Amino acid sequence: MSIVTSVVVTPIAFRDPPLLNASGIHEPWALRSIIEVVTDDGTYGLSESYGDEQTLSQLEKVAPKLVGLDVFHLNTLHRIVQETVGGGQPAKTGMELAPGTVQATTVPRIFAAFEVAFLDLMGKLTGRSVCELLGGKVRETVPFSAYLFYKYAKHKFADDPWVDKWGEVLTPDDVVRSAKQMIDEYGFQSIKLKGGVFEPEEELEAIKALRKAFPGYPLRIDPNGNWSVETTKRLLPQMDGVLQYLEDPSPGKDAMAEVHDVSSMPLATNMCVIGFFDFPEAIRKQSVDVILSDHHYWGGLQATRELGQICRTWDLGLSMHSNSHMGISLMAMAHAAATIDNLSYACDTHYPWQEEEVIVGGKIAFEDGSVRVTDAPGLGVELDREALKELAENYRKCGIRSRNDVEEMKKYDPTWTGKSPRF
Ligand code: GKR
Ligand code: MG
Repeated sequence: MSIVTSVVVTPIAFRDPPLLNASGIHEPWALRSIIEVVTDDGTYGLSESYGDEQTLSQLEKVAPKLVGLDVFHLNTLHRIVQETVGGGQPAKTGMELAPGTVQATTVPRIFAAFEVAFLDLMGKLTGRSVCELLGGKVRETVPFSAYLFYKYAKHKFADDPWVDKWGEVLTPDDVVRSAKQMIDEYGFQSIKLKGGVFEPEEELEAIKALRKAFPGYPLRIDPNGNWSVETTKRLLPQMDGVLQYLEDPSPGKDAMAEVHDVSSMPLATNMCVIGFFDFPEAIRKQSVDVILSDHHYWGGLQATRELGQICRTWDLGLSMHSNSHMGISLMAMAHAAATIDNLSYACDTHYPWQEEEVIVGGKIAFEDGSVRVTDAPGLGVELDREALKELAENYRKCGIRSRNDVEEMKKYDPTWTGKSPRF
């Protein structure tokens, strides 16, 4: 038996560039939580989750109840999470964690945060990697895509003088330049553009410029539901045959189904199917073709594998969504992705946008756009305690307690409402 003796949740903040999206703009600091679960022999397991106030308070409520638990008893962990944070109506406050990840995901979100740390521990205690615990690798490396954003050159309203290395990205030429910069540095072999920011025709000009500059690279655009059905239908002929998939063009299962009716290219989502409970309606309405998994709110790494099975059953594609994150999340994503044979698209990651790291050895290296999944015990990453201290200090000082891209955008444009669909 390996018994949990303590659980520590540390909120951190790291610098985030002024990335534009349908809701507004990223704030100067992104928040995460680092979860350490320690057992009676002093071994620790690691995990990374959201760092907003609500998630932190839910993690803090569950944490003391895990002391005394056997780390191999994930079903008991689930029961404790369910009993502690699963009751009542989900609170809907402020901005969603990510567009589309509504609060209905409380239990899977909190369970996932601990499940990954428990799996890391199980791996360390048995000398096995997390992907072995999940059934073993079907691939040695996990491909990720170059995830491009429109952005300003710097945060206009931040006290911090930090300027990121990506410059301003507002035009099709800028988009191509930033794709080149990211591909040169990371070797990515497919490209995603975060859309829903400018007039859709302008964004499609950027897609056409990418197609020209990177022939043969799979391309995607994700307007986060910011195009009406009418707008999406008008644009379809320009995207057909150009995109690998079109991600969340219009909001909700009904709108996606209407688009689906007339689209010959696959539709992907991380907004209208965000949990197992969404499947019956999405399948009945034929809203989507590709599900973007995300272990942080789908209920962990094992649940991500179950999602793979459901996608196989319904003949749906499977890809992976991301939010601003550090290397612990990247490794957890890679371990899960390495074990799912029908996860056949390059995964999303915000990792290139972040300069700081919380793990020993600094930023994880990419090989030709892919992450090599380690055979080391557990996730194969260790906590850099000095870095953790600094990032925790950032959290204390930065003043941000929940992500709010709409409010941040109001600083640039006081008339901004974040209303969607805008186009
Ligand atoms: O970081 O601005 C962002 C993204 O828009 C993120 O919040 C989304 O959740 O990447 C995500 C997506 O694919 O929708
Ligand atoms: Mg998306």
